[in-house]
Amino acid sequence: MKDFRECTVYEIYPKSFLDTNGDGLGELRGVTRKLDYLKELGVDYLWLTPFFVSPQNDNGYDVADYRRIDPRYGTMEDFEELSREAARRGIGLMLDMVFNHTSTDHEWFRKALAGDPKYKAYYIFKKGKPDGTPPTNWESKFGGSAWEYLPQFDEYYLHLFDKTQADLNWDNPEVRQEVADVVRFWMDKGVRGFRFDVINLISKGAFEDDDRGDGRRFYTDGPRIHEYLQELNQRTFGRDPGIITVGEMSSTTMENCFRYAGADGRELSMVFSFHHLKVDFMGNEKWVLVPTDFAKLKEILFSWQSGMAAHDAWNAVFWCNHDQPRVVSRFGDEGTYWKQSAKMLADVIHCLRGTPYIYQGEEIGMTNAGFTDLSQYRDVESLNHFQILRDKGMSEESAYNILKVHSRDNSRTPMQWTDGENAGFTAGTPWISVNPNCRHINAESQVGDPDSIFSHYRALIRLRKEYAVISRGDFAPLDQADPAVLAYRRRWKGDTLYCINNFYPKPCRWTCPEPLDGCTLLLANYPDARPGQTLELRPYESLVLLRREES
Ligand code: TEU
Repeated sequence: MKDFRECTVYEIYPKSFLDTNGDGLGELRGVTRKLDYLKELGVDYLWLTPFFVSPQNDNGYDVADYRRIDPRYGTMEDFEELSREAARRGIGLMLDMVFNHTSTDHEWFRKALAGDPKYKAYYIFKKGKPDGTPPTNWESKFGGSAWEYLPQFDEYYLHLFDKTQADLNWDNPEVRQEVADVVRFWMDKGVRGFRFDVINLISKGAFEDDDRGDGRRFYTDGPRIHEYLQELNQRTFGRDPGIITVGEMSSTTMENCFRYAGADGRELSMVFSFHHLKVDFMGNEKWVLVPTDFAKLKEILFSWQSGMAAHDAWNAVFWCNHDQPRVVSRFGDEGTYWKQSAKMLADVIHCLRGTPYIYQGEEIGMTNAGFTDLSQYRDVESLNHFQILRDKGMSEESAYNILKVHSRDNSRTPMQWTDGENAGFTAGTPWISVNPNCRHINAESQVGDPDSIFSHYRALIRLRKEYAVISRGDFAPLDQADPAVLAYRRRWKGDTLYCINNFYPKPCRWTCPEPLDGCTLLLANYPDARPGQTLELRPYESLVLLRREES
């Protein structure tokens, strides 16, 4: 059985990974075809974003049937083949379960719409206010009201996301049983892990107007959330200690995460939190352009590291996923220091305490989409918010510039396999444009090159398995006030590891507050790096140092 502290998870967005049948959409067979590449990288689990039957209004996060595979992604035989072939290479599959909501195309919702009381009770229907407005002023995460009116009932249903993603009523025990049955179904198919989409939003509290925000404080980490997670755990994955689970925790608090991801294993193995990725937002507002607040980034990363460690709880650590812009474009450099900055950012994450997640293409330094026309965008969130910004009177150019930075489509362009036609992703017309920089950023040119970003990620994945100080060590920030350097120390038994990173393109001098005598270089992003008490750090320079005590 694998120890998840030593493991690395690789996220695949199947639609954009590899298309083997020329329809322009990637599918499960494409993943199977690339298993040797993933084995070479060394990852332990593949998190596959949803490939279940779905109208694809939110690229599969709008599930219409939890037990069937959308024909666009393949068949159950394709899934079984992928599972078998992955297992043969020591790789486990982790499925993405979306249980906060279903598609309005789901049979349950259709029956609810037909007036069946059993299924109406699966969702959250409410009367509007006497003045004819929705039940509360809550906003959908994708823009507009979180309530959709149905004239046939003179009622509204709740949708925290798109209006075709209706929120399930977890207070209904029948819903919780259905969900557990779905999890068991996939466990029986040999799945080794689960990622639970926005799982901390499932327990709704009071349905009241929010005079301070968009409503999230009424349903985030809601009143019965721990009870529901413990119940699901006991009914399903908790019975198989080999299964790893990660909960996507939207706007959560650390205190709740101590429980979600506690070492007692009563709820989940680990959590994704996102506070460190809101450092280029204005509060919770993403659709603005503000510079990255580096001090805040460190403060958040470090406090989550220390806080979770102090409570024996486990983080998932990451920069990238299918909802985030590409990290090299966001916090690094797409130009001169592309390679150095991509490697530095990798070191920052992969030496932390937690299980690292790599998002497809991150390991070769893929950049933001670089779209040049609005028509290239596909994401419902981006398109809705573009319209909202325009409706507020923002010029098309300004709204477009915000999309360029923050759109989720930045991470959804096809995986760049080769420098050839469509980056080797498809022989057809890709569903979303390929980034033309595939000419120089592609997997083919990096695998086997010892100096590539790919090889650097490969080394990091190995180091985590080799050194318990990385997988188990404690955590302490170093010189947190420095305006350019992000540095920390890990310790385990006689080993001490230092991870020192210049986060900026400007060279800087940095003196380690702790003696570095006896340290040797474990990894660096410049070939001629040399450890020393005072370091002259070059642009985006990163050093990982290790001291071992003779035993
Ligand atoms: O994401 C939840 C989520 O909160 C983000 O999409 C968020 O709304 C966005 O980044 C804010 O700008 C999960 C999935 O990862 C995402 O792809 C789905 O769209 C969403 O849930 C709904 O299922």
